[in-house]
Amino acid sequence: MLRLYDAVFSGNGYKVRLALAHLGVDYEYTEVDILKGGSRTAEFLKKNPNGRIPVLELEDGTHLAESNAILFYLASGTELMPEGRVAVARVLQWMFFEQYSHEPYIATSRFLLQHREMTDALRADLDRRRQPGLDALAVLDGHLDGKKFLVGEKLSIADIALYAYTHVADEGGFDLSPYAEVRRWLADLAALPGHVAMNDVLGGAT
Ligand SMILES: N[C@@H](CCC(=O)N[C@@H](CS)C(=O)NCC(=O)O)C(=O)O
Repeated sequence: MLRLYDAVFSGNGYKVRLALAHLGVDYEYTEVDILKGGSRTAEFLKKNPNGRIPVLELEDGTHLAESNAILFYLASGTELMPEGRVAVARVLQWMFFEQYSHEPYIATSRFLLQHREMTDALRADLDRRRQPGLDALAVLDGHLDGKKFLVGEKLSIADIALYAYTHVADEGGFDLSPYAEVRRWLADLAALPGHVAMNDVLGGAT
């Protein structure tokens, strides 16, 4: 069986849990205490030399790191990946957008606000992340105007990759009320069959 090394509050990990839930794939789960260096031990670094969760362990013992690479692996050949080179490239486009223009501002602000003590330096750091985060939300909002999903007519891993940290953007100090299309898209995704909440580890699987 697959095994996911993860931390329950991680949006990067939640992407993988959400994709597994939509695909109906059972998995075993190991919570890693990343706040106490659990992903930096010699043993964990053998699984991911970059010292971060999520890591997916395949049945043959192979370890895959990087949430969006794991999503790509899980979705290939399933209903979570559209068909056609352009559509697959569009999915990648949104997943690279997530990693370069969204996660470094919205996810990291959430982490800093939830897990670090407020200091002047932290306030300045959060301030620097604010405008790029707002820009990313505006890009998403503009793209979603008139669209149910990010790519094509069906849920794909592009939606899953961007849902994870957008739906908790408020925890990073980003108010979603100006982004009506984003809010509508989030509500639509949360209502889909197979959806699980962030803290629903194993998604009802045994
Ligand atoms: N680009 C990576 C980012 C992974 C990442 O930042 N993981 C964080 C938790 S969300 C982590 O493991 N932090 C612990 C550490 O850096 O020691 C991905 O998408 O998987």
